Amino acid sequence: MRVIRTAAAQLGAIQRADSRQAVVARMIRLMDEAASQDADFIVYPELALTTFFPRWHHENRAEADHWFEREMPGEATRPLFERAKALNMAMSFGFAELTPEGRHFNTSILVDRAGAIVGTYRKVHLPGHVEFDPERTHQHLEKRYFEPGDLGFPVWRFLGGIFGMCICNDRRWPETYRVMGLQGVEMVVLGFNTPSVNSQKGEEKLGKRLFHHRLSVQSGAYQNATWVVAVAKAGDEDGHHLMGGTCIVDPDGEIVAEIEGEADAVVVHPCDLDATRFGKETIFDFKRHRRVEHYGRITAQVGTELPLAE
Ligand code: CDV
Repeated sequence: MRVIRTAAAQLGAIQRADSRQAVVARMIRLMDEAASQDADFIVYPELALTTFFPRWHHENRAEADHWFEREMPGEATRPLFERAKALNMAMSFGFAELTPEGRHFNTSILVDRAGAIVGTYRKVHLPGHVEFDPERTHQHLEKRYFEPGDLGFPVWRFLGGIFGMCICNDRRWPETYRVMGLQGVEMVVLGFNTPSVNSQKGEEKLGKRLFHHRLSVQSGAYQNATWVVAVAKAGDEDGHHLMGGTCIVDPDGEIVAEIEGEADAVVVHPCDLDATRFGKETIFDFKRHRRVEHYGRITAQVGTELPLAE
C-alpha cells in the first residue's frame, strides 16, 4: 500500500476587496485542520489567492496585473509555505502567474514537504473570450488575461507516486487525463472556479453544472485508472455565484469523499496509489489495448470535419 492522506481544501468566496494576506490566513486555517487529520498533502483551488477576477473587464489589460504573482513564494504567500514546511505537508494550489518576461498564465504548483516547488503546470484549455461580450449574463475573460499554457501535461515523481495537475476547464477534456495517463499518472489534482449558471444558456442551472463536473472527473479517473482530486472555490463573490462540488475520486471512478456546501472546508481521504494498479494492468492496460493507428485525428485536427454532403 502507498497511502497518501490527501486533503481537498475548498475555499469559500473571495471578494474583490479581500487581501492576499486574509486569503492566506484562511488557507493556513484549512491546512491546520488537515494536519489535525494527519494529512500528507493538501490541494487548494484554481486562482486560490484572489477572487475569480476574469469576470471583471479591464479595457486596459495591464490594469489586471495586480491580480498576478510576480514571485512564488512572495511576501503574502511565504507564511503558507512556512506553515506547510513546519507541518511536513506537501501542497498544491493555483494562482495567476506573471513571469519576468511579462507573460501571463493561469498556473498551479506542486510543493514538496520541505516547501520546495517541484512542479509547475500552466492551464492549457482556457475558456471564455477576449473582448467584453454584452450578450452574456457575466463575463469570462480568461482568454483576455492569460495565454495558453506552454508546458503541456507533465507528471512528477512526488510523495512516492506519480502526480499530475490540470486546472478547471481542463478537467472537461479527455485528452488532459490521457496524456498524463500515458505517463502512468496515479493522482491528478485540480482546482476550479465554475459559475453556477451558464452565461450563454440561462436555463442550465446548478444541478446540470454539477452533473457535468462529476461526469468529467469520474470518467477521467476511471478511464486512466488514477485518483482525481477536484477542489472548488465556491460561493457568492461580489454577486457572482460559484458552485461547490469538491470531491476525491478513486481509480474506479467513484466519488469517495465530497464536501457539501460552499464555505471553507476540508475533507481528508486515505488515497492508496496502489489502487491504480488493477485498472492499469487490465482493462486500461494501454500497451496491450490502445490502437493508435486509428487515433490520428486526435492530434491532426482541431475542429470538427464533417463528412462530404451526399
Ligand atoms: N475557471 C474555469 O475554467 N471555468 C470554466 C467555466 C467556463 C465554466 C469551467 O470549465 O468550469
